[in-house]
Amino acid sequence: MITEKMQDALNGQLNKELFSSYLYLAMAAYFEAESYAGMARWMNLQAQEEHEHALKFYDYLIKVNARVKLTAIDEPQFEWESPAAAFQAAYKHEQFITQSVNDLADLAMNERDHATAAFLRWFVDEQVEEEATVSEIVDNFKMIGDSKSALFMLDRELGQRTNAPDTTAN
Ligand code: OFO
Repeated sequence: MITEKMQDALNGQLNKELFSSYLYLAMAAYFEAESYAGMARWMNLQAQEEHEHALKFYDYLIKVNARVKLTAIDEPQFEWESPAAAFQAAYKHEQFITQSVNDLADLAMNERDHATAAFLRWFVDEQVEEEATVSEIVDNFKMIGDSKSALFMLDRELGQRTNAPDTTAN
């Protein structure tokens, strides 16, 4: 059994993961509207991945006999200045999520909640991956600058993303 404080914090993260999914789906829709099909596909898959993250928190809470409490999801931004600005915003968001996961890990340690600390380990590692991936895309945008043909190529490349949401059990 976990403490009520830990339960509330995990429910808070569940909400943040759902918001991440919502935000990336909004970005996917923005890319669709701007005719960047590859970026739209990439973001759509990212939105699915975030939904899977939310479900990992859901499953864990159930497993430890805690109560899942779903709360309102904030409305995500609707429009971005450019594709580069959207990916920059995604990178900033991932940094925010990393901080949030680290805070959760601190709480688990302070509570001497070893089971939750072990559960969170996957998310700590995942955030390293997520930040690295989005940061690389942000760098690509910086390199291509105003080149329309390079932007077209980048869209094609991002559209190659195939990975399905991660479903590894936690
Ligand atoms: Fe859930 O990893 Fe991104 O936000």
